Amino acid sequence: MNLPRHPSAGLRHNTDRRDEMNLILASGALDLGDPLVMGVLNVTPDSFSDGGRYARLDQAVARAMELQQEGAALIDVGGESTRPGSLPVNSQEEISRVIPVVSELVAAGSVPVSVDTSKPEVMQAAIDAGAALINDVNALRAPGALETVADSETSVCLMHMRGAPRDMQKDPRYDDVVVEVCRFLDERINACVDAGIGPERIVIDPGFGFGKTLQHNLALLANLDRLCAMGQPVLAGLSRKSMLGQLLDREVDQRLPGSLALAALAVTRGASIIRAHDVAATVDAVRVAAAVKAAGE
Ligand code: 7PJ
Repeated sequence: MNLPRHPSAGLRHNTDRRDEMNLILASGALDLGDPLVMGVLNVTPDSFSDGGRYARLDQAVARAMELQQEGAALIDVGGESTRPGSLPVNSQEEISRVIPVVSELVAAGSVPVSVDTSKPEVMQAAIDAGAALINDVNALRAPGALETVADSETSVCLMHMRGAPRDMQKDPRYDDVVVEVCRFLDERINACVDAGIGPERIVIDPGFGFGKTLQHNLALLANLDRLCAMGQPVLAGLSRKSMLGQLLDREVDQRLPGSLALAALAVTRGASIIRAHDVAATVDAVRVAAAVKAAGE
């Protein structure tokens, strides 16, 4: 594929320099020489039992510490569900769910904290609270989002999504899903670099399940090496996703073995960060896959 390259982004493109691939986080460099697991921490109301904010805050922080104990190198805190069919929440509500947790984790000296949001106001609050990474399923397309991250030292994960969560699974179509996802991510990398977000602060993600059929998801995973060849670290979020429900006919709580298989396949194809709910098991799968991959290099 011949894509236009931004001059400075090009420095990182078409290289195979996994040994020296680092992500510069506000809190310091994250060594991506070996693939890492990002633990998912949902702070949406349906994720926690009833009770006041403090009870929820305590539970969330305790859960984050558990994820860290299990070997998570990053904790991804999310206050808005982006599952298919979900509706947006307003930014004040999202801030009140997410920011106290981020502040507590940063104060406790936890592993770097990532915030899963698409809203510039939440991004700014997360940056002010010490988040190391903004994980945006909308790839900084909201007005003001690029500028908010550019004015900080925080890194960003740019994810591909077709449509919006409310309707993204209604008949998604592509001519060539791999080419189209690569082209979109390339455009967003260039937009970031133009806005002043250097390539060393950018992770890319094909967005498994976000406006994709099972076949689209499988094609993206089978060709993940082509995303990796763009030169940015690649994050893969496959844990418990509905593609496993479709493939295996299993409910969400029965998808761990399938999730581990997908995580291992993503690592052998070059993924640097695996986003997962079941961190301890995923760390083992990632280590095994990384050893096999290294043996073939
Ligand atoms: C992803 C995400 C993903 C990134 C969610 C779920 C849905 N962020 N946030 N990549 N998925 N970067 O966990 O099933 O795949 S929420």
